[in-house]
Amino acid sequence: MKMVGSRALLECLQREGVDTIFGYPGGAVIPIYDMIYQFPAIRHILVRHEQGAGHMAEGYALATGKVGVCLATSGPGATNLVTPIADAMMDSVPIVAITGQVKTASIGTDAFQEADITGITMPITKHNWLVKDVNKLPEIIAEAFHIARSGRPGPVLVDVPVDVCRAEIDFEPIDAVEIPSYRPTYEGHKRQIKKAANLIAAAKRPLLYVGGGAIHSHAENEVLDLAVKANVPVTTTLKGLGAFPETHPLALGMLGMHGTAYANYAVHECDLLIAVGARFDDRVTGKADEWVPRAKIIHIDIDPAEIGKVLQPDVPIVGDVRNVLIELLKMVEPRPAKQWVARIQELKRQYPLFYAPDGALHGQQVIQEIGKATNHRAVIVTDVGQHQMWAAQFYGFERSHQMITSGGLGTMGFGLPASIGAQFGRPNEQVFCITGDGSIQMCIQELMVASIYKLPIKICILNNQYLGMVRQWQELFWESRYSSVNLESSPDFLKLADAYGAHGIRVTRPEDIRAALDESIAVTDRPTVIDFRIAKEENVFPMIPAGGTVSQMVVKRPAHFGPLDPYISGEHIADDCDEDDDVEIMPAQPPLPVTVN
Ligand SMILES: Cc1ncc(C[n+]2csc(CCOP(=O)(O)OP(=O)(O)O)c2C)c(N)n1
Repeated sequence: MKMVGSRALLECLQREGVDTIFGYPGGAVIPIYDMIYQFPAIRHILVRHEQGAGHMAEGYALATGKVGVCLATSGPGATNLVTPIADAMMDSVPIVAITGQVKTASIGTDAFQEADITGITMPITKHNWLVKDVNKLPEIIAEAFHIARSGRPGPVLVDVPVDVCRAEIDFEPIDAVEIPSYRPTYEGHKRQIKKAANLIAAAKRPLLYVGGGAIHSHAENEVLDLAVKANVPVTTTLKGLGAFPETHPLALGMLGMHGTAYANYAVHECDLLIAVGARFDDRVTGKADEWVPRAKIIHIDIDPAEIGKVLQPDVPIVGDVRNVLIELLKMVEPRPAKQWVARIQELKRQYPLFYAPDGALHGQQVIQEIGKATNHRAVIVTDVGQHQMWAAQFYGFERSHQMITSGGLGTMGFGLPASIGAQFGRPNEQVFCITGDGSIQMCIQELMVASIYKLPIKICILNNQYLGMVRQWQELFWESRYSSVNLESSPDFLKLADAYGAHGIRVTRPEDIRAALDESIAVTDRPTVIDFRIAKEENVFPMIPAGGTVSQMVVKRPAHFGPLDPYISGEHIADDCDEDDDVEIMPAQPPLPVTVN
C-alpha cells in the first residue's frame, strides 16, 4: 500500500502494540504530529520538556514490562533526550526514542536545529539508526523494538529526517525480525548449570544476590523457589527490590553502600554467592577485590559482557535468568541450613534498620507510614538522594515492578516524569513519587501533565531544605564544609501545587503523617503534593564509604541494645551446633566497628 513515511512510521508503531507516546513537537517532526490524528489508538502525551518524555517512557516501561516510546524534534529536542537515554542504558530499560532530523540533503551542513544525535547517543544506546531511505523504515522500526525488548533490554534511537517522513513508500509490514549478528543467549549451558547445582549442594553458607535482571526476566517465582528449596537467604540490589518479598524470613533487603548491615555482613560471611541478573555495581561492592572474601561465585546473566567485568565468577552462566533458574531448580536438592539461617536471623535482630525516635519528623518514618498506608502494594517511584535510599530501606517491597528508580545513572529529575509514565502504564494502581526538594525542581514542569490527565499521583517531597545526600557526604567526608547544598530558598511547594492544579498538603509533625497520606489517597482526580518538612541534617545509615569495605560500615543501633553482643565473633554460635547439622559458622572478621547510638 502506498503511503508517506510518517504514516508508515505510525503504522509500524501501531503494529508493535504502542498505545502511548510521550513527546514534544518541532519543525522536523511536524509530519509525524500531523499524522498522529489519524491513529486514534495511539495516545500522544504532550510533555513540557523532552527530558520528561524520556523518563515517562522509562517509567511506563518499568511499570508495565513493555517498551516505552518517546518522540522529539531534531537538535535541542533530541539532545534533551540524552539524559533519559543514558539513564535507560544504565538500568536496562527498553525504550524506543524517535527523533526528527533535518532533511537528508542538509545533514552535515550545520543546518538549523541539526544535531548528530546518532553520533551523540552511540555509546548510550543498544543500537541506533539514521533512516536515509524511506523504504528501510518498516524494517528499522521492527528491529528497533526487537533490540530494545530482547536479550538485556535497553534504549534504542531512530533518527528520521523530515524528507523521509514526507517521501512515499509502498508499505509492507515486517512480520519477523532476523538479525544474524544479534542473537542473545536465552538458555544456559547445561554443564554450567550442573556445576552451579553442585556448588549449592556443597555450600554451607550460600547467599542469593539478586538484581534488576531477575525482574526484567520475570524470575521472581524461581528466585523464591530456589531460596526456599535450598534455604538460601536473599539480598537484592536497588534495582532488584521487589524481586523477593521483604516479609519473607530469608529476605535481607538491599545490600551495598546504604544496604542493611545484615545483608552486608551476610555477603562477608557467605561461602557461595549466587548472582542473579546483577552486575556487581560499585555501589554494591565498594572495594571489589575485598568484597565477598570467602565465597565462590556463580554469576547468571543474559549479557556475556557482564561476566567477569568486575569479579571473575567460578561458574559463569550466560542465559535468561528465569530459564537458567528453572533448569537449576531441577538439579538442586532440598538442603537444611539451620545454623546459617539462624545466623542470618541473629544478624537481623542485632542490626535492625534504625533511626532515632526523637519526636522530629523523619524521612524514614514517612516512608514506613507510606508502606503501612498502602499495605506495601503501591508503585513507588523515587528521585535520587537520601529520600531514595530511605525508600529502598523502609518501604517493604513485596512484588516486582513495584520500585521504579534511577539506579545506575542516579538521575535527579527522574521521579516525577517516571511516576507519570508509571501511572499511564498502570492506571488502576496507586503511584507514589518519593522525591527531595532538590530533585523535584529538576522536572517540576511535568506536574502540569499529571494535572491535565487527572493522574492521582502522590508526590511526597521529603523536604530537608538541603541537597541532602551531598550535604551528608560533605558532613562525613569533607569536615562539614557545606558548599552549595543549601536549598532554603526553594519555592513554596503548596503554592506551586496550586499553580499547577494539584492538591497540596504540608506536614511538619510525625503525628500528622498518616492523616496526610489518607487525605492524598482520597484525592483521585489530580495529583497531590505533600511537603514533608523533615529533619534538616539527618543522615542515611548504614553507610559504607565509597570504595570502602564492610569493616568501615557505619551502623546506627538503638541505645537500649547496649554494647555489641559478643556473638559477632561467632564463637558461641559454633558451640550451638546441632549434631545433625553439618553447617559450620564462619565468623565475620571481628571487631566490626559500629556507631552505637
Ligand atoms: C542530575 C543530577 N545532578 C546532580 C546529582 C548529584 N546529586 C546526587 S544526590 C543530590 C542531592 C539530592 O537532593 P534532594 O533531591 O533534595 O534529595 P535528598 O538527598 O535531600 O533527599 C545531588 C545533587 C544527581 N544525582 N543528578
